[in-house]
Amino acid sequence: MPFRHRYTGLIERYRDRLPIADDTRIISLGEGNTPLIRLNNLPTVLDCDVDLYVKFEGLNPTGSFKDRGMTMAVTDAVNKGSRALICASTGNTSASAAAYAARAGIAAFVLIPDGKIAQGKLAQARIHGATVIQIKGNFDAGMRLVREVGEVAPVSIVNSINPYRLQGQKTAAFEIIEELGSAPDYHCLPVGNAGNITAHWIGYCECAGVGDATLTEACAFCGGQCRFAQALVQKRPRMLGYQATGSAPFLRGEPVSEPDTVATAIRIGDPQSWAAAQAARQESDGWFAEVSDDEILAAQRTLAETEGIFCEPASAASVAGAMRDVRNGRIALGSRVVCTLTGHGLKDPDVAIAQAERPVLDVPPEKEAVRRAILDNLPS
Ligand code: AN7
Repeated sequence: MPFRHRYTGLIERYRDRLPIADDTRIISLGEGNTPLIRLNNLPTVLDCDVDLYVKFEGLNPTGSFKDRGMTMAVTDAVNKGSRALICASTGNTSASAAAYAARAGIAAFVLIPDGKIAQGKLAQARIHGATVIQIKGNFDAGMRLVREVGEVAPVSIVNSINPYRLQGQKTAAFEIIEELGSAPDYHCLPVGNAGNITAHWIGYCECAGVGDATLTEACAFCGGQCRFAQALVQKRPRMLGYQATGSAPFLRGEPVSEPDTVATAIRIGDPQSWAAAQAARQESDGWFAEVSDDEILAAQRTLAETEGIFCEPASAASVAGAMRDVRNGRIALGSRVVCTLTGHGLKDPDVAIAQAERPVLDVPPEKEAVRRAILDNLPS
């Protein structure tokens, strides 16, 4: 019996809404189709009435949302005959590019800022066989180099300046609408290069731009003709972009030359999708805001401790921002809010271990000692 419901990645799933020709050889690792998890405990911690969800993009094949764009960018590159990819990266793009290049049987060159990427991401780039080029400079310097080298070397650039990347990433918005039946009231994202917030807005706008299939799904009773169904489909969320305080060009109103934050994934001072992200904010009546490193780490820990969800620090910026803006009333009570968790916590074990609050107990290998350790640590 054929596996009729085997999921084979987002290009197959959304082929009719992506710029992919029928005869294209698809490079996929089964990306997309990530869980939208309703938070049961965090709203209680916040003591706020809010319908809060996380879209756990850390459950993509290489552990981040980058895979959604990478399946598209690498599929396009391979079909144009490219034999090598290049990207600058704070870590996740390089991990994803390395994996999809391996899958396609082509080479990957990744430029990373010396000493400023999380260990898990570096491990990924290396095990997949990418050539890792480390520079004494930050992501923005690497990005400038990649743009220049792309002109003079036989490589396809797979950073989000490649439009296929955003096309793949927009599918996260499709999945959310399918699960919730309509767009949420607010969508919160961490912002670095601002590609992902741009891609989500593209996705939401495409769904709102009608499309009969969506209309039919929206209302089981009328087939999408009633006013209720129309309103559901036309709804778009307010887009909220959160940046780390030390790395917040959208809050400063200009590029930041020495960005710094514990959330190394979003240690970016000169976002490549500046104008498009501003448009998304404006059109959606959303906002950009900054969160401190302490708020980011606290949100990462709270999510891990109260919900069992382990995301990397950059991802926690969206939850940190949402928590604060729910508390201060900027996000209206009773709203439905989706936060994107862009990457898995396992990417960056060093930060997680450094901030763990409970000590590791050293005990002798004896029953009584272990019993004591249990009794001393039972919740009261
Ligand atoms: C976990 O890997 O830019 O605003 O080079 O890894 O679309 O840039 C990573 C970005 C958020 C920001 N969360 O997304 C790279 C890179 C995580 C990330 C972002 C990144 P954009």
